[in-house]
Amino acid sequence: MKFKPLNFLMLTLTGLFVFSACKNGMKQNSGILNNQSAAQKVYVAPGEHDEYYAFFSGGFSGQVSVYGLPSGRLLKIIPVFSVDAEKGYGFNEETKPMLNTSFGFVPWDDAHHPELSQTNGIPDGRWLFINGNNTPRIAKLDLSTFETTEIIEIPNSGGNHSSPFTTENSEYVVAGTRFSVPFPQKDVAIGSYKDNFKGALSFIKLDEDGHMDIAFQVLVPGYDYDLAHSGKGKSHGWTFFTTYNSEQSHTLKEINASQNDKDFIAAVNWKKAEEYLAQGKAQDYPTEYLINRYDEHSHTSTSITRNSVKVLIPEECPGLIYYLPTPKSPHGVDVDPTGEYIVGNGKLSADLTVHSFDKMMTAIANEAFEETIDGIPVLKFEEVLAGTVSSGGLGPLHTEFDADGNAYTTFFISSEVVKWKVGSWEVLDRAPCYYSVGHLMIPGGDSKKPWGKYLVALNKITKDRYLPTGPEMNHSAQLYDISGDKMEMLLDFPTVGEPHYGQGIAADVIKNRSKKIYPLNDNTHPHNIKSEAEARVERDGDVVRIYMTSIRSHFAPDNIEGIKVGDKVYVHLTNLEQDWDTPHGLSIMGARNAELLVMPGQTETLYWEPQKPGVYPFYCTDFCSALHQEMQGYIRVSEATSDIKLSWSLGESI
Ligand code: RUQ
Ligand code: CUA
Repeated sequence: MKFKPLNFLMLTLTGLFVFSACKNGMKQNSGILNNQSAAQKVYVAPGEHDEYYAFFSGGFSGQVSVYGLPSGRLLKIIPVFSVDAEKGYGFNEETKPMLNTSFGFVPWDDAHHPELSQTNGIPDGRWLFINGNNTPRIAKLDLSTFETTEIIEIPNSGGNHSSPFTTENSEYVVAGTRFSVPFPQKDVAIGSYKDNFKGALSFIKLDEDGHMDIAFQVLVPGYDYDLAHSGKGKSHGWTFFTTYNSEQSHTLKEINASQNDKDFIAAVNWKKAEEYLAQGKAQDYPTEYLINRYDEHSHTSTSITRNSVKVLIPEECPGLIYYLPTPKSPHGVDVDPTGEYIVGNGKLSADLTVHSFDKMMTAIANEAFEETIDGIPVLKFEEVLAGTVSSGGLGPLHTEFDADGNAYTTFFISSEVVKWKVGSWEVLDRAPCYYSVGHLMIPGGDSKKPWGKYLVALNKITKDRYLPTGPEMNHSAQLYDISGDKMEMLLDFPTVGEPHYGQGIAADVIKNRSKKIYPLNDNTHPHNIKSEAEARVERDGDVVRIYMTSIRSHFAPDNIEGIKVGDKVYVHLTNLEQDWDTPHGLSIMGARNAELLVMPGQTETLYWEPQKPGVYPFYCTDFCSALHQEMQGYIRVSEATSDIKLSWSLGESI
């Protein structure tokens, strides 16, 4: 094999990382100047509430976890892309369609970037979006119920990493191919990458009801599109995507995708795209993708299949997209609160490249192009460069902003956060992270109006920070106070899965609109019942439907006979409770399924195929009252050939 100097760089990078991990192998508390004052700053007294909500992705857990800041209390895990037996998500009949894709039921994904919806560039607390990488998807969570209410699949993409990153008024969320793939998908030689593989930048529109659908895709060269952020203020109307692998290699990418001195930030003018769409410039490409929607009143999700997508081709749409050359495989791209500065975090460099939006517009007007690639003009680097931050760190990944004109960038290899001044590019402070920070999160830190105050480093490696738990440790977050000139480390806390990215928002924006119950009167589930009087069991061939209710502390009915081996049993459980925080659970012995966990006023369905004759207990799984342990019943299962009649009861003998 030919020796390439770059191999050296790779080895040095890996080596440095290992070194910094060992160097920090001893317990360190540097950064915490005074334990007592740090403790006071994170102390939220029992019964008191945190000041901020923090939403962290669960990475390979596929879920979102919700924390309070500054306490670091885990408030909830919201299932999104992965089945969750705790809540019955993906197990009950109502939520199974949420995980449908054009490949069928896919009960897992890799969730990276939570992003709050925005109004006028400020997080508004309505929704949280998050991308699924592996089988490309975007989910929308409703923050009045903390439930996943919509998941859309992204066609013509592989690895939906540069996503969802909303625009200023949540007009769109976006998606970009991390792994370019044949466009459209087909069976070709991998070696034909340069001819057949393409990228797609997708713009997913939210309609008035907040429903997502793909408005258009931009067909782009087969690079890896890594991250994105949408413009704001003056740059509203544009979205920026980083690229790497402009070499278009398809093997040993750690070396082959790191050859070019510069890759690009792609700037897409989506307002221009809307004009081209209106002019009918888009081409319809046949494809297949699903949209899964959960309805809060029927408590049921349904899947819609779409069979074509609108594609804009840069050659046919001048002014739609430009490339900004950016050194050394840029990873994060972050836009400052004014919308003027676009920060490229070149992960193989020490310096940060900051582009100017105004200069970009001038360069476009003057046609200051280096070259044109597949119809995409490449702007001259010097013409768009605003400045360079000589950080002294290594491996910059992501940048967020505070309310006072400062920026904070994470450095993976040197394992630190560096604070610098937007505009003068001078480094103001640096703080170590234990260990190896990826993203960081400042409440509102990627919006027009950051709340500031705290910074959370989302670290990839935990090592000795907590009591050991075998070979695997939970990942870790570190909280810093950034209200003063110097960052001060306050707290470590473990996270669920890999906390790739996070979003923070003032608690008041969300807590006052949080729902307490689902009104029973609004329940439109096709198999709901609204009183115990309607409780019953119905047979249609081998399909048996049990219409059941729950209320503290019994099910109606609680004795059922006449079920047979081989029946297809649907237990439709309606929770009649109308008080806050009074779910009931349901589980049946031997059911190859999870429990149900039914919220007040909701109906959920457990599907069960009884295997063997016998009498099987069922019970409530969620401790709901002093008589929770009494909340139980029996179902008698007879041989398939038996002629025992269906019967049911509560409080009497059948
Ligand atoms: S990434 S650690 Cu999946 Cu957001 Cu940069
Ligand atoms: Cu109902 Cu426990």
